[in-house]
Amino acid sequence: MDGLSIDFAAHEVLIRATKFMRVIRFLLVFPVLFISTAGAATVALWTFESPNVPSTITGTTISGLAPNSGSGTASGVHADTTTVFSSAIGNGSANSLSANRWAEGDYWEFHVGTVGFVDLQLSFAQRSDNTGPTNFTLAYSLDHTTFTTIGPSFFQVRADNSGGAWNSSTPNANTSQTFNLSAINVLENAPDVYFRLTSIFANPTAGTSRIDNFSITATAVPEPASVALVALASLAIGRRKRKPRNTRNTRKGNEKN
Ligand SMILES: [Ca+2]
Repeated sequence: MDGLSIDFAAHEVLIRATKFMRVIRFLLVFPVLFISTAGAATVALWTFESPNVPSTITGTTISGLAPNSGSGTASGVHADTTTVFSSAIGNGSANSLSANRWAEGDYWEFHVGTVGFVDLQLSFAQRSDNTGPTNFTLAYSLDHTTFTTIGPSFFQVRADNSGGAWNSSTPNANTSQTFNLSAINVLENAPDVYFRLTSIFANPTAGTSRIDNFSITATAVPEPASVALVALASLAIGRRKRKPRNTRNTRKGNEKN
């Protein structure tokens, strides 16, 4: 082996080492990007605490209530124009969303987008005063027109005199509701999802009902951009694996010469 061949071999070792380090860098960087965008996440959470404490409004509608984390809007709609929407003591917190004057069909509504999320989990707390509504339905809609009831035909909201009382320091577990929505695939990766809690209390009442800690969590899936980057990284690694064979062929060509 002459001096030229030794120099060439040393040069190729250097090239291969450099390529190896590039592959390692891809493996280290891109899986981190991939993993960092997957996992449990909050789609939206309304605690109704500062700076999103509901204002006092008299009328049929309160709307545009921002969540304390995530994004979306909450609203309330009643038939009675003298309804008062306001904040009141929450479930172990200072504030919740409250309304009086409930008729059958009055509701709380929560609007979110779930693009990038799968396997939704829903939880919230509700309580009523002793004359407030105690039976609600939970339903979802993707178009704000057709609503589909989830789970049981209705669930019970406890009144103060049946273990439902709230104070500002200790959450009352009796008043919490949880719904595993992971099997409802149409709720996943949807630009608009509406959840509605509707009173089916038949007799109109001046009583109040409150809601707090409305939480939508889900599994975050990688955004298309991240998936594309991972695919790109795989391609790059594949190319780097094939390249040394070409280099070897070139060397053989050189050796023949
Ligand atoms: Ca609260």
